Amino acid sequence: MADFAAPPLRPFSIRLDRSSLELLPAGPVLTRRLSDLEGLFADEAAWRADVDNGDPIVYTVASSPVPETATELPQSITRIRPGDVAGELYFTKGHMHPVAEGEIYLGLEGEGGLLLFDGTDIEFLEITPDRIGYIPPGWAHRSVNVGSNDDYSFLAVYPGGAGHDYGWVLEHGFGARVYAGAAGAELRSYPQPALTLG
Ligand code: PAN
Ligand code: ZN
Repeated sequence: MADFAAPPLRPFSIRLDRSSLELLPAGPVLTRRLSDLEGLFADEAAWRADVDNGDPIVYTVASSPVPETATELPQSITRIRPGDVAGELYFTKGHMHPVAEGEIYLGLEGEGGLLLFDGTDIEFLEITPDRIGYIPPGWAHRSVNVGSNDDYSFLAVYPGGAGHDYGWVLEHGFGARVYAGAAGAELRSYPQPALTLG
């Protein structure tokens, strides 16, 4: 498998292949199956049943060779499959950057949602192709595939020294969950009732 390059890096260009949605040259690819998302879906029994019934891939993260080290600016493409666990739409684990720094996401294909939580306030941004979502420092972020049939893919660009804290999400949650509803995706903030999106 391709690996990250070792600093110091020389200037180089990276091609975004529009048909395969790959970054070339490629770096490492991370695959997250449903079993990797333990403790994150609301319906734990339904999550367990789906894990036992094939443990599907939920998303992949394909990086360029730019490494996650301080002062570098890595990029990756996340591709989330369509699907749900008892109506709760497939999502990424979500994390907080322990070194409070910003990040941008650029929508590439499909329909996505960017759920943001700073421990008090919740924001939900719709991310479609060519739309950039800005994640300010101090906001935990999780991506959701809100399309019913297609993959949702986006490019992320983030400071290499920011780190990824997944424990923060296990401790604080996201303040809301995203479900497939009759009229599209529904954001259900807990403990308040549902809000219909779009
Ligand atoms: C993204 C995420 C990617 C996968 O590149 O890391 O979408 O999500 P999780 O890391 O939450 O599993 C990013 O926000 N990087 O900082
Ligand atoms: Zn991030």
